[in-house]
Amino acid sequence: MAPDGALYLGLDSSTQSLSAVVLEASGGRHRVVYELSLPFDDTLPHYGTRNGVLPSSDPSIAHSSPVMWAEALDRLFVRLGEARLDLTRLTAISGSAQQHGSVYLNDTFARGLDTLHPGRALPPQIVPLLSRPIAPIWMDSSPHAECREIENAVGGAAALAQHTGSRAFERFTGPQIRRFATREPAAYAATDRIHLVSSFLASVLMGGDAPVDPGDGSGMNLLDLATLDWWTPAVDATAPALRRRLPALAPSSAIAGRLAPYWRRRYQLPGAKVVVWSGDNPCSLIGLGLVREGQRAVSLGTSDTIFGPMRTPRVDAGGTGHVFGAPTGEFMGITVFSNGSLARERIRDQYGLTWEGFSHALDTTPPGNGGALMLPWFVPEITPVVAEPGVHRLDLDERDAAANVRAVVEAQMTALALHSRWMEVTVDTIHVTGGAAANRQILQVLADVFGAAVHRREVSNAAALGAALRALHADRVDDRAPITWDELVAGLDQQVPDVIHPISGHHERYLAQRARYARFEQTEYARARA
Ligand code: XUL
Repeated sequence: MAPDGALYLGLDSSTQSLSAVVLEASGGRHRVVYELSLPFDDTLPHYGTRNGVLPSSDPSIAHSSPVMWAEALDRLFVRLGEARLDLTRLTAISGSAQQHGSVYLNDTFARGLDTLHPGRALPPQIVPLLSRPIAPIWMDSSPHAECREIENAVGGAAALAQHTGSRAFERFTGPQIRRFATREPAAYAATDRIHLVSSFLASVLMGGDAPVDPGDGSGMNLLDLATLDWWTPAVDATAPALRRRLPALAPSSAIAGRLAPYWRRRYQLPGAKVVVWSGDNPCSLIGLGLVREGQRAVSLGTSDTIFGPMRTPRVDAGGTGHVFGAPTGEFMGITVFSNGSLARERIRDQYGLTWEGFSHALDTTPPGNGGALMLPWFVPEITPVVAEPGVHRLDLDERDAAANVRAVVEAQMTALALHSRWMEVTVDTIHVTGGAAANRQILQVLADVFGAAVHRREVSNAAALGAALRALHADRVDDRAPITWDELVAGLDQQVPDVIHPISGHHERYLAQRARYARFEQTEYARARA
């Protein structure tokens, strides 16, 4: 077993930044000793991203740069080296990444990663390994026709959902791969391996071809939840000879390899274990301490998500939610909204407010907003699927800044409640994470809309914390001194959560508003699809 004082590194390559959390484990307990976040736009401006995405005139296209993600790892290790940490005690590393994004590599990839030169910069060594310079990410909504083609080929949307946990979604990796294979057949032919963001970055760290875990794999419309193997009908329906281009699958607690010589020599690091990476939502589940069915989490980040553990897969018949694998080996239910922090920021900026001004607007307006409603579809929406962005107002004066602030937040929280009913769980406690969790006024609306207590903890990046906890768990399993998931999350020393309780009377008001919001959403949704 690793000696007392062992360090575990959790990384999170999200849409907008690369973050790290370091845990120190001693005497059966563990605590966070270091946290860092590097926003891509500011840290690596030469890639020209905005909020981590490459500019595009087409709102349905969202691409980013795999080389930028790899270079961010390099920058992060520089910063880790400058921190007061004894990195000779670094025992295991795992990671979390934005889900669904795909990285296309040629047949020199595995050898190229194995022979990275520690004395040379990383980006020019990664570029020649790519068969596609960009990576489509989860915000991309372009493969619309491809979704229908895949569903039709496997016997319909319900059949695809029954096997893979979701009907076809534009941002899922399978439809993205199909679009690439059809539109750029030569580049597809030159592609030897297709990685997720998570498995690509794990590969870069271990200097080899890393596996995909069931958590991130289930965001592809390609993985059979019953067997945890690729589902042949979906693989065959997606693109020619895809099977041989897909990575191996492995449980999220597997050790994929050891830190490659590039990192060891360049930063004087030990040969720490590299644990299989997963998606940000499965990692956040662990970071928030949710290992039992009935618990619920809300992440208010670039995307807003609501999720919770599930013992056995229960697919959403309505077709909005997803079932993913969870790091525990069980499952999780999740619903995702693309108009999260970007929508909040657009409203803040439209009215020239600071975040303090935004909070003040919430403080000075009544719950229910006097009946004023908004549908904040600033970018194409996932839930419900709306391809043409547009902001819709009902009984809401666009000139009234405070009412518009309340309207965007109430819309988001109401949509979270409305579109998570399929998980069939009575919610009395919500664990919250993501940048907007810092805003108490937003959390008050969340508590009031759900009629549930909202728990907020000090470590803001639950995904990176979850990855660090997973690294510790996998190390114990590997050392034949396993700890249970309950022991793992209970062993974390952290502050007592800040609890935001619902205010008496507000929940009832929001219940009445919810039906009206649902009708408004239904009307505009139908109009957008007409
Ligand atoms: C999940 C999803 C988003 C991304 C954001 O299905 O699309 O939550 O994982 O990073």
